Amino acid sequence: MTDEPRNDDTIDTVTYEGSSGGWGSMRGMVQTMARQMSSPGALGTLSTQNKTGGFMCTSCAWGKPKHPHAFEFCENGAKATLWELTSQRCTPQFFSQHSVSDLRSWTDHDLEMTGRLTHPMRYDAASDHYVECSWDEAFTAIGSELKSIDPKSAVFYASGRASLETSYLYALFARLYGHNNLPDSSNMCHETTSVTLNELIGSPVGTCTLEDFEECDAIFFFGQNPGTNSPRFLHPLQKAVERGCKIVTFNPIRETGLLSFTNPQRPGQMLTGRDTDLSCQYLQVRAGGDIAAIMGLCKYVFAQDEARGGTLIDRAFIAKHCTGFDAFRDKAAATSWERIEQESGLRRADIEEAGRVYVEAERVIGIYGMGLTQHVHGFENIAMLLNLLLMRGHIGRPGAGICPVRGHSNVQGQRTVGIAEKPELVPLDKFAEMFDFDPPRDTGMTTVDVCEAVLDRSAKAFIGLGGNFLRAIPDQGRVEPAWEDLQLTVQIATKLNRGHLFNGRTSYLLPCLGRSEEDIQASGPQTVTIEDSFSHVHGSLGHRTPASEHLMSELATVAGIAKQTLAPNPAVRWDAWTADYAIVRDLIAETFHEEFHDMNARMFEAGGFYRGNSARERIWKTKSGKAQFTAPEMLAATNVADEEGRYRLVTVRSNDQFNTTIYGYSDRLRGIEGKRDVILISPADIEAAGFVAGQRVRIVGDAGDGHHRQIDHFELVPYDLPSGTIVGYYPELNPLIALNHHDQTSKTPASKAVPVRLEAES
Ligand SMILES: Nc1nc2c(c(=O)[nH]1)N[C@H]1C(S)=C(S)[C@@H](COP(=O)(O)OP(=O)(O)OC[C@H]3O[C@@H](n4cnc5c(=O)[nH]c(N)nc54)[C@H](O)[C@@H]3O)O[C@H]1N2
Ligand SMILES: Nc1nc2c(c(=O)[nH]1)N[C@H]1C(S)=C(S)[C@@H](COP(=O)(O)OP(=O)(O)OC[C@H]3O[C@@H](n4cnc5c(=O)[nH]c(N)nc54)[C@H](O)[C@@H]3O)O[C@H]1N2
Ligand SMILES: [Mo]
Repeated sequence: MTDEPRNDDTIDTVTYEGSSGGWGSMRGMVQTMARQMSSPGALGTLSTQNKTGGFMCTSCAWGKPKHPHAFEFCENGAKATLWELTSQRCTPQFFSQHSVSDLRSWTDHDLEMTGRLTHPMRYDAASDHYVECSWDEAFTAIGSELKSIDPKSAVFYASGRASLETSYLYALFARLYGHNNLPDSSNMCHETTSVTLNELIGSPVGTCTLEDFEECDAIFFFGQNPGTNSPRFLHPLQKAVERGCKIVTFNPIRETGLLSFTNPQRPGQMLTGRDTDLSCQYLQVRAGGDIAAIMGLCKYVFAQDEARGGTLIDRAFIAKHCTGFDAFRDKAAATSWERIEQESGLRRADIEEAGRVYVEAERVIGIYGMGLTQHVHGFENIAMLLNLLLMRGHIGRPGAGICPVRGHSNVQGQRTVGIAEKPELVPLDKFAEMFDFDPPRDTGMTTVDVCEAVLDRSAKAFIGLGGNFLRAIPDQGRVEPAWEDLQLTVQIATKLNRGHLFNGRTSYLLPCLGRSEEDIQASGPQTVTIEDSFSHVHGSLGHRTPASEHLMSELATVAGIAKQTLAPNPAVRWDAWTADYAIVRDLIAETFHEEFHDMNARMFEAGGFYRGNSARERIWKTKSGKAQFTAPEMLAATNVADEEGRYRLVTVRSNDQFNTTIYGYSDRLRGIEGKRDVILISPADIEAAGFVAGQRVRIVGDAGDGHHRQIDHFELVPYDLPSGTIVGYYPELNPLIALNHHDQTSKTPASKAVPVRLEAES
């Protein structure tokens, strides 16, 4: 396998010829504007995006610099905003024309293209239509359903966009009502990070800030695709490379965004078409091969350390700050290069070359995304990256650190202010004191637990604060039918999606304001706040006229439901909190004083205010009080054994989607146009299986758990990939992922390295 030719001119594979950024990204934005028939003034709104006094982009969670560009947004951030500012409307009239069952045959793209939801709607089972209702009716009905069930059978999901203020109240509501069932999109995303980093360095979030990118000498990049998923990241990467920093990338796909970049903010580069090469080395690791690859890097560092008389490894740091080093060193010594090559799919010489970059760098940053977190042994993936960084003390000093790139714009912040199914992460005693009640102490449900509870009918109610839960989860084919046995489903959303088409016996679809829209309450226009990937907190002020006069803010909606559900409590003041969000910020500041003190005064600081990170200060809030080396028991991040005809399917995002929101069908940076029903596969694998390029195949799940999973009629596209690793798009392929295929420690679904087989269609 390691001898397969890679990236060889003789292989006829689909590729993208250009760099990331450049004119292509401009065209991408303009196309979205045209498609969405964006309402007047949309461009003016974009110019305030991610700037102090403006609103914070709803796309990714990348940091917002102190000194923003004239246009501090990227192709995909612009698309997200324009998507929200569409002039199209999904009205009661639309729902009267289409039954809910009919809408199930629509694509994700077509459902959202119907535009912004305009009115609160109730699902009427008799006619199978959504019908208009009043807010009062909705709140009263939802409250009375919630009062009729055991609170522990209710789930309050959040998708990572709602503000800190709304999230704080949502989590408080859950606990006042009586449960900790507060999964959020993080449970399908970076929960692996939260659990692993918390256990090993005592902080659930990354240790870097944006400034570290100005000082690092080397960046090791694992399984994250900035060109598509955090394009503003390309600017600091470009600057880093220009001052001599080296980027080494591990990724099965040669992602254009990590190869080169033409900066749309630099007229010179745009006119000459000259781009900046980003990665100095690109290692096409097989899916699930990172534990082995990093073990190889570590072995190289041990060997070099020995050759240099023990001066390379930072033994003083390790002695003072770490535990577990000896067991890890023994594990590295006992692991053969042969197994490392076999499990990683990489050559020893290539890993050693990457090791040289590590050894020569004074300051190293380790970056990762879904390529590490969404694996059965995601914990060990991240733990290995930590091992690598700890060896030379690359945590807790400028220009170095571990940097998980978060997804949703406030997903990290939602966890910070209390949306967590793990009660030990939340200051429950403080809540008890502030709001005079006895909070539930038992562990709540993760996303996977929720799916299991829906399947075994123990879940009774689901509230979705944004998102598209049913489309984002694994094993949709099994969960969708069971969903309709729920007693109550409530979706708070901006746009129609497939998750809204499966309804509990009582069901409401409640339209909310978007972040770019003006939110006027009794005390006047309201600001909200969000926390980015670097633990910086930003105020966000929407200026747009709302898409419909019937919209309610997310905070007011949560408060409206809570008021109808809970018994009165003088310490709980839903009306006052809705009238003035500044009061909610005072509550956040009181609950999390160290991090959020003076929140109202600080929220408009340029670049956001930093809420701090103990691990960055080398204070380790772990059980041992130290940073923890680990010795992994396995070298593959997946438990799927290699077998003839079995592939590791990786599900990824295209450049034309935000999660389950499909903007269009152009995956420009991968050279795939006009279609999403594709499987990317290496030409050698196509030939070995007796298929031909362009052939349509059936994809069959190979989980071996007794459930049959299949998706038909996907086109094989020859692509430069390691043998045995195949790639397709999320969410179309989610029905192939078994519910029990998840990270063993955090229960994050393992959406990468899904075991499948391919069958010819007759
Ligand atoms: N425009 C846009 N921006 C987004 C999103 C979006 O959908 N669209 N989604 C947001 C969200 S919620 C999130 S979580 C982030 C997601 O951002 P990413 O973390 O970039 O997520 P994916 O698109 O899943 O891409 C994962 C990358 O990992 C690689 N990979 C897969 N398996 C492996 C492996 O085993 N090892 C290694 N080393 N690499 C692997 C894939 O080839 C791919 O490049 O982006 C956020 N930003
Ligand atoms: N196979 C596979 N599955 C995956 C992944 C993968 O890589 N592969 N990635 C996982 C990851 S990382 C994530 S984060 C999840 C994403 O899961 P979710 O966060 O649940 O899904 P989204 O697609 O982001 O949700 C889109 C919907 O959010 C609503 N929305 C948009 N803006 C707003 C707003 O401002 N307020 C409110 N209330 N609603 C709004 C709209 O109705 C829109 O249809 O999917 C996970 N699932
Ligand atoms: Mo995510």
